[in-house]
Amino acid sequence: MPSITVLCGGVGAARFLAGLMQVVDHSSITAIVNTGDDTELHGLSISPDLDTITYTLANAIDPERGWGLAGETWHSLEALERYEAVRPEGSAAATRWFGLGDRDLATHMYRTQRLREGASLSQATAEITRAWGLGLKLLPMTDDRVRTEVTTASHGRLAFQEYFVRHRHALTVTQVDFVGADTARVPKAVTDALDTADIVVIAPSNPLVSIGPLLALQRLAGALARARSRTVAISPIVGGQAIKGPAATMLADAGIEPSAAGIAAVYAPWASTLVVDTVDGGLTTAIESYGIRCVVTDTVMGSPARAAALAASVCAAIR
Ligand code: FO1
Repeated sequence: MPSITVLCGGVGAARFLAGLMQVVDHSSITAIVNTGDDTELHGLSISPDLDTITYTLANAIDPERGWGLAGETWHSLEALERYEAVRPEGSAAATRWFGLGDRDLATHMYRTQRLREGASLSQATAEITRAWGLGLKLLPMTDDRVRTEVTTASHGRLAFQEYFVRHRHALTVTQVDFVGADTARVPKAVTDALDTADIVVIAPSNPLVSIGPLLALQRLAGALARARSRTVAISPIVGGQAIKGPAATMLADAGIEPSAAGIAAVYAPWASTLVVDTVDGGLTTAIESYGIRCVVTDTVMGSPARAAALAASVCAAIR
């Protein structure tokens, strides 16, 4: 059974991992996950991408939203409304624009308490995935604090979740920064997972704000560069559109063509193969002109069976 390491953001990565878990042994999978989206609200440490992956693989995710738990209730958030009227100007108390469901809160409470007790984010994550009965290794990209911040044309510099959730990613982004990435350490388990994997996969996540934070970590980027011949990326852009989220607009705002060919330009230094959707089959020559091999298959994971088929194709692309 080949060992597979997957570089991950949120929803697209979670769906790919769910497919992969159907075709390979769970213990052979390591997911290295973006923590640049992490945030602190109500005194709680929230790691959206880690939780989206955990809930998806545990079959507990809300399938329509793609984040949070299915069958969730919102009593705590609703009860905060009372305090809005008394909140002083500038206070973040009683923030309600970020949807924390009652049962989801338990995960953030557990993580927060374990971090306060001195556990690393890696340790807390291993405990949370064990509690959800998962057999793969889920590794935060770093145990140190890295936060994605975006500069917008209209609202200046914003923390990632302010841009993504509060402003519904409807603002023009002129710059993306990964604050703390210069000094953040990369756990040895992360570089080992890249150095020893038979296959490395860059999941179909937003290349700028989901995979970008991983590439901003020097030791992680170094290990990925060493693994280039074993690395396959999956294009998150299909027919010029992102399946979910602002990737296409963000690429265009960054001066990168929002197409599978634009993705080839971004990933050519890191991956030897790019998997693109059949609707983009006509871009093969343009893609291969960047020095990256192109594999064409169905990449839209509309069902568990299609996610499994994509995972099988991705593994076959390197073997
Ligand atoms: N996404 C939203 O669009 N609105 C929300 O209110 C929201 C809350 C939320 C709470 C916990 C969590 O783990 C994820 C949550 N997300 C929400 C998703 C998250 O903001 C993004 O999907 C990722 O950060 C982008 O990968």
